[in-house]
Amino acid sequence: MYFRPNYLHMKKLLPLILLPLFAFQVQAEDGSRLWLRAKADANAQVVYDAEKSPTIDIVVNELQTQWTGAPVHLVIAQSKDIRALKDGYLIAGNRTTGVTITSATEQGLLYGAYHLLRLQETGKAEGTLNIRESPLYDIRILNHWDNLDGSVERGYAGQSIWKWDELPGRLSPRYKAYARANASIGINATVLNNVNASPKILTAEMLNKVKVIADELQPYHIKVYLSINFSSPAQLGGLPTSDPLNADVRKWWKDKINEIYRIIPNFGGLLVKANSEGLPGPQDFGRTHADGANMLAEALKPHGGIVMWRAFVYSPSNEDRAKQAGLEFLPLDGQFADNVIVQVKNGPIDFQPREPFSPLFGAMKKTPLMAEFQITQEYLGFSNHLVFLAPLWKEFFDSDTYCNGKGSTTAAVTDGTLFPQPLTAVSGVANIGEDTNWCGHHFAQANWYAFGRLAWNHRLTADEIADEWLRQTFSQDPAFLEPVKSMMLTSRETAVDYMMPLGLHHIFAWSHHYGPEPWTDIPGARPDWLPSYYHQAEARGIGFDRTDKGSNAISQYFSPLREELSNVKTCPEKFLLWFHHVPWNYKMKSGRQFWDELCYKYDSGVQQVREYQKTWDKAVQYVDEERFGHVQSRLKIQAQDAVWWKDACLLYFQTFSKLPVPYDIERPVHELDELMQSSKEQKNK
Ligand code: GCW
Repeated sequence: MYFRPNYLHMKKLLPLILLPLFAFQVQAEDGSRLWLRAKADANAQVVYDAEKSPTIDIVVNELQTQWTGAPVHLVIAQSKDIRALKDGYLIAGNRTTGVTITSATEQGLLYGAYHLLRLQETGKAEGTLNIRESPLYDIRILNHWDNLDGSVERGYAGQSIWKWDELPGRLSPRYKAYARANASIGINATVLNNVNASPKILTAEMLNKVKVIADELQPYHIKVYLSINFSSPAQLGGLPTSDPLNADVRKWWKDKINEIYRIIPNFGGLLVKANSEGLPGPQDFGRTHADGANMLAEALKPHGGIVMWRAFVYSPSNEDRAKQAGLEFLPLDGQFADNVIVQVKNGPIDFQPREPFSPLFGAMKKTPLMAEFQITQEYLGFSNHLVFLAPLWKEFFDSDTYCNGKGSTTAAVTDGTLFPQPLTAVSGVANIGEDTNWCGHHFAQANWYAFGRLAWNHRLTADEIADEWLRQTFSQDPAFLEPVKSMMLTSRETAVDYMMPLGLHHIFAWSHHYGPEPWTDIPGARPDWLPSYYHQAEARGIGFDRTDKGSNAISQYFSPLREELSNVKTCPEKFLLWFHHVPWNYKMKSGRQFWDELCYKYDSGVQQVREYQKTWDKAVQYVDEERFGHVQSRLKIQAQDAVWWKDACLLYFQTFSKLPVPYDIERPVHELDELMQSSKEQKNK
């Protein structure tokens, strides 16, 4: 009953059953146009005198068909001031007399054109325009966890959009639509395949398919990257080893990388998951991450390619999982080649609804780091729950590492402000699939959008991004905008409340990560894959002690943050159980005992989702029937799931706390035994 993946299979059949009902509708509002819904029936004048190119054709066409104001002048200029904008642009002028977009590059004109159209579509193109934009990160990249068989790891929007079976002969129209959507928000790079990479991606046959996609994306200035399997020399090349210091292995990679660039001249580089979750890597041969990364970097260097080397590593040792990336990577600081960037998940564990920032940020001062966010909602209700992620990412960007004193935010340590770095980048694990609406949930499109906008400018507020997205995607009517925006802006905190408030983490169901299973115990399983490792609930209290009395993971943070987190009185309550083991009757800032606070948090999550249902129902007159109904039914699932989370967690933790659920909050509607039994049955299937 509670195993949603079954439901998800059902969901795939539903459109077939319902198809005859909708067949008569002329213009389906199916969400396939994303936020790009401007009418394309304008006839604007666009003036451009310099060299033509496929990109310029796109810019001119977008403006001609959608801009409803006076002529737009496109200017390429090479003054120092303009070149400093990198791929940014100036927009100056007035909608009634004429507008000029100036950039040093055609790529900048492309982004400028989309910005101008965005202003128009959000009602902000009136008056005198005087805009100066330049991206804060050089590489703004999506990571697809798409497998070569068409499945998507942690994907909740159908199969992969990359149709490897049809390539290189047949081109899906989605490739261009994908490139356009990304360019419209400034994304300029994409990794096509899963970090759990098959060596087969590097066969000549596959590279020729990749080339076709790369060519489709090129006019939109999106560079293609690939994930590789570290043991490709052995598995694909037939060598006896994949040791990065072995001469034959090094030659194999050089040749392979030369071959890639012969086929795909504008190739971006490689993403590597190595010695992580059972994948091969340099440590298999007694070498370090730096040895592995630098070998690839050397082969990529002559082509201008880069290596993104992931720091998502942990093994079943006695050491706290939250500390392990630090233990492995900090000693390597300064050892990486200058075309390597280390890709670090925003938090130390794994894309949880809330995590403190990973202590690698700020600590690796001589190595460029890039944050990896997860746009797909692996741990946030898949594409069933409405959870707007800009607030989560903003929380990360605004976190102060104190590595160079106050104000050393994770944004400042990654965007080149604090340390001069040859490369700056930020990545997001895509939530895109072949579903008609691309992302499964209409509101999940907002997360793709928000990632692009923040990658361009992490200073934008979550409010500004939600506002822009809603205006373009649904309606500009304030009666719609205000309540729906507030639903979006609170939705992440709401999800934290009904899933894992007060610093709880990783109490998900085994393997699929959809629902709650704080009780899971699988004989022989790795302890760090079991919820009890993280919550540590017992008769006296709950939470993971990461102070110096416990795992001392806190020591990886800088002072004074370290002291603030260490002291249970000053540790922010949102991280309480992340860093501390507290008694059930621990006194919270609200004056309540911890157990009661936990109950109120879960309950507040449930009540909020109920409010969202009301908010959405009231929006009925502003939204087309099809998208309205879709979101409405997803909210029903979310409301049921929120109750499921609350009941499962409170009833289970109550077996330790032995305290009553405060009498003024909603009573559980499930039996703990039933919930535990049903998850067991699913596992045995
Ligand atoms: O979050 C975990 C996921 C895995 C994923 C891994 C990673 C691609 O459950 O599915 O593998 O992280 O980021 O490498």
